[in-house]
Amino acid sequence: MQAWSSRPMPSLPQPSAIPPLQAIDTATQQLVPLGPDTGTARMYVCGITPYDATHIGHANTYIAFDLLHRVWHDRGLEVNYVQNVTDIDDPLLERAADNGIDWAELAEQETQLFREDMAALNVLPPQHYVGAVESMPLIVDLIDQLRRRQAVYPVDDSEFEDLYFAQASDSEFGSLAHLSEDEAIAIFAERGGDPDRLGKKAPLDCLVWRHARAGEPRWESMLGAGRPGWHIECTAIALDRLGAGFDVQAGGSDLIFPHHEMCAAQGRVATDQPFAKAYVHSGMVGLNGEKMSKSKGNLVFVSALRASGVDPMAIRLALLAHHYREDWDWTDEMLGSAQLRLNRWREAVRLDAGLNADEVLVQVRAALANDLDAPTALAAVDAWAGASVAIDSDDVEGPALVARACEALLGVTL
Ligand code: 5CA
Ligand code: ZN
Repeated sequence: MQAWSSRPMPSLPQPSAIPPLQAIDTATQQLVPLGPDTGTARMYVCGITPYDATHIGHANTYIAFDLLHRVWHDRGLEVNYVQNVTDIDDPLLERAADNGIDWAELAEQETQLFREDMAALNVLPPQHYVGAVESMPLIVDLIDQLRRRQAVYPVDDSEFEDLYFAQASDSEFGSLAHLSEDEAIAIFAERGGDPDRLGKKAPLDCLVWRHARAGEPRWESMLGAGRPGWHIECTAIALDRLGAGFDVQAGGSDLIFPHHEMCAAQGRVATDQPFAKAYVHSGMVGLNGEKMSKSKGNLVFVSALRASGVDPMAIRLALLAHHYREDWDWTDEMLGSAQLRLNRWREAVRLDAGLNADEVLVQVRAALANDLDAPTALAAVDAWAGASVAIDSDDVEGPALVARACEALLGVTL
């Protein structure tokens, strides 16, 4: 698929010393290094299911990992960033049926809106933007590999034979989310799983291939006519575009279980290697005390804010004011404060001279290296901007350097 384009990332003066880039890995709950010292950093961020894009929660997740993308570039690394589009799945089919439109048309419309929102928010595009539909041969091939390893089995409690991944085939299953079996079963049922389906070997075994039912979209394959389950899609795309043992598997914390646990398990069984080196998750953005989600209908859309004249850079700053792992509730007041901050920064970088900016750059880099701490990075720019407008200074380079640092590292265009 086509991704989108964003403004190029300006280069910054190379630092003399820079702290190692670390973030909290969900699997170990420890700070771990992210990416290699040289060469190519490899990241997979789970993309949208395109039936209701782009809400502020989505934007928060993609902006969080956009920081990581930018930090890697700033360190001179090449980045191979892959993002998928779940352009065939139950929720998309249900929404298309409710709205009386074709599912493929709905997916295309919403994906296009997402691209426009990402471009407006200055999110760097992934190198590979990949849909499930266009990945059908890859997915079928991976399921077949797992089947040959006895990790996939049929369940045919009806006239349809569906294929399931056997969780027991992975000795490390559970090592990401660390849930008790009861907790895992409850969350699995809430998030698209079917723990009670008759004929399965274990409640947490997940669907990998659904035999076509009447009226449903289907793909002919060696597995029979059908369509893939959700988790196998991301496993197949990640292994194909990044290879096993890539640096970071990322997404919102709602994906830790079952989605990323299943992806990691399927990946390990298929390759005998770790799936990803680190698993990094952003917090959930809510509205009025509830997680923002399509099913609850409590969504604030980026496109609606843009249409009402809100500066996308103010949206970006409102999101960056929260640490990426935090769960928080969106309010309109946050947008107001972000707009004021944006105005202060813009005023400061338009001065003929400001304070020396080298220290701001050091502080922003250090904050981002420490578990992508955007709020601390914003505070460093605040301090510079406040002092620059208050103090008569003659560093003519300062404002331009801060503007370049904000663009390159924070994606905020001043
Ligand atoms: N297509 C799958 C991933 S393969 C999916 O979860 N799609 S989604 O459209 O529901 O979510 C897209 C991304 O936004 C995921 O990374 C998800 O974790 C994140 N996300 C969804 N809701 C929120 C929210 N309220 N706050 C923060 N991030 C969210
Ligand atoms: Zn995914």
